[in-house]
Amino acid sequence: MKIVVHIDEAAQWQAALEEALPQATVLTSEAPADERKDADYLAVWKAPAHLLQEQTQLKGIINLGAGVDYLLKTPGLPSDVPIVKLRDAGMGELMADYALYGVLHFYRSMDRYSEQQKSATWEPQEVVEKSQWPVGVLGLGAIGSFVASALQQAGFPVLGWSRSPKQISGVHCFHGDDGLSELLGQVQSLVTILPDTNATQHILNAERLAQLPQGANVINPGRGSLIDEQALLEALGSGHLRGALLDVFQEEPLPADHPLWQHPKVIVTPHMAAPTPLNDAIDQVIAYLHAFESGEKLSTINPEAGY
Ligand code: OXD
Repeated sequence: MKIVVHIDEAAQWQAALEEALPQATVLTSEAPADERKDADYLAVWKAPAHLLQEQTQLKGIINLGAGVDYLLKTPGLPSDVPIVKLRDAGMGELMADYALYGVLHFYRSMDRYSEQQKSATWEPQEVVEKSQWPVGVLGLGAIGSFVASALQQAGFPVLGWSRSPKQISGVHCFHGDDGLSELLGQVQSLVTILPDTNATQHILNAERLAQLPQGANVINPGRGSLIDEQALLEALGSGHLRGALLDVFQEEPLPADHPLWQHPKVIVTPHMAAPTPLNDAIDQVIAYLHAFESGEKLSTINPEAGY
């Protein structure tokens, strides 16, 4: 079996796969083209198009991340090769930390204290009960449901939304367009963890942002395409929204002259909320390879749906 790996720090992944699968040939995408071209499997994160185009006998592609949007847009992606993606694999916990940090940032008025510090203003802000601070989570896949449960365990009432109905213990779940409006009208903090698909492009447009209560905040560790950035800037500028913590953007890296960089109510982080953790992911990759080889039925990506 030949596996070609493409991800930052691919040498570590290569070593871990070689150790777990001593009979396999594991190469990184840095290997010479004639050695990599007849791979059985690609294990990739943001692979260059040529790595996909040069393959002649692929049996499967393992996406080394949760979102498959980049892979599905890569020119030359073969249409007849099954794709699987990492499911949680430690990313849920990282995302939950990011989301909780964002919720606490606004809940405990850290945005206001950082403003007050500029004028040496000593003024404690009111702390409301957590029960008065409902948090919305858009996207209830493996990672979104982990995040929703973690926020609920941290003491916040959590309202979750997905396109089709879901049930998560302790989380009030909504679905469909009406469910989305109902959720938006009630939450103080909104966390977006939906995948980038045709159906989720600008799901938070001007109209939906206006449905959030006055003074709400947005935390986006999901995908930049979920939010209409112009509409977000307007909602922040008008004072309707109190602030935003953003990890993902329509264009990445966020261009140096983009107004979000300088916005006083926005914190920008460089798509770092949940880097794929090697140790948790490797077992899942190995399980996928065994399943492919033994012809087991796998839950594969539906390119039409985008996840
Ligand atoms: C992912 C990501 O999709 O880190 O895994 O963006």
